Amino acid sequence: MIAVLAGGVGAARFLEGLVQVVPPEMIVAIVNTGDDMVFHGLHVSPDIDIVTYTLAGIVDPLQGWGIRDDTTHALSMLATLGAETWFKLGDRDLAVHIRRTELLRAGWTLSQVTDAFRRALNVGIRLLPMSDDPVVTEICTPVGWLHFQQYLVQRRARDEALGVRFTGIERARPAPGVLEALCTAEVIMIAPSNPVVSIGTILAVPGVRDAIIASPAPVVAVSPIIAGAPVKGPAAPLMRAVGLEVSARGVAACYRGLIDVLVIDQADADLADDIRASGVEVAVADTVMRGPVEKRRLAEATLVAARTAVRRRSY
Ligand code: FO1
Repeated sequence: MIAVLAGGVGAARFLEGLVQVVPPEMIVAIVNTGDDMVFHGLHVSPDIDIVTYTLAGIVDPLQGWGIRDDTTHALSMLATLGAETWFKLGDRDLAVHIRRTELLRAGWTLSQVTDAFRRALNVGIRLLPMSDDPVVTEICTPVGWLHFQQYLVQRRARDEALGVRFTGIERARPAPGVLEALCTAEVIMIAPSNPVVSIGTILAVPGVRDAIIASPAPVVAVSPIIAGAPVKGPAAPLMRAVGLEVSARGVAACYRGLIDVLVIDQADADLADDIRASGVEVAVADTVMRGPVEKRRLAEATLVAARTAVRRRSY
């Protein structure tokens, strides 16, 4: 079984490639929930939904989030009624949040809801929230601490990011199955997601980092930074905010002591020696996931990198 630590869009696209080369029932994705937020009284889990919709083949391909061809009648009415509508929730997407909230209020855990929804949408991969307990990713800015979605979506990441915190993390327990997956996985992968606010949040859940370090499985990460910039999202200011260089070298520094090998893009091949010298093995691949072929090739390259790491360890 392969355990994959996953954020939103980058992870979802990476998993699309992985299911082409590994049977889906052999994959468990552990998904960030620090971005979750309540909108209109409804529990929204953006990263879980992005991964679910993508693997179900219903995601909006341009945005990478939300549902393809969704309408926004409910949002228009909410705006008429004076609600804040900066977070664009489509009508079919809203149905998911209504049902999730209904089930959570009826006593289901987020894990149970996530599993029910991925089954209903024919997603073969097991999806585990990192925790069923509330954790909120917040960004320190000159105007104060902002919820990640306020920082990213409402204020379009225009505020200087000065720090990051995960409120509630000390009390968060790994969701059922998370530690078991990490302990029994043959390979642990870290998807090309934001290392600070997607993967960093998962790693901060008490017990998760230790479980990865204790695992005999090779641990391979894919750099979300290509030629000094993220493919999508606010990784650059957030990496700088925690003192990381915005480069594949910065990603390696972030995961040092945790991973055996980092897959970097061919555009960053000149950083390979430097990263190796810092104690992290490197595999160079085309990491730009343009379409299904590139996604599959990246998954294959990541698997090969993991297998090579196994060989290296056993010698
Ligand atoms: N991102 C945006 O930039 N603007 C939006 O209005 C927005 C709405 C949205 C609704 C549902 C959902 O699941 C995700 C949504 N996202 C939106 C994406 C989301 O804010 C982030 O990309 C993730 O939290 C980071 O992985």
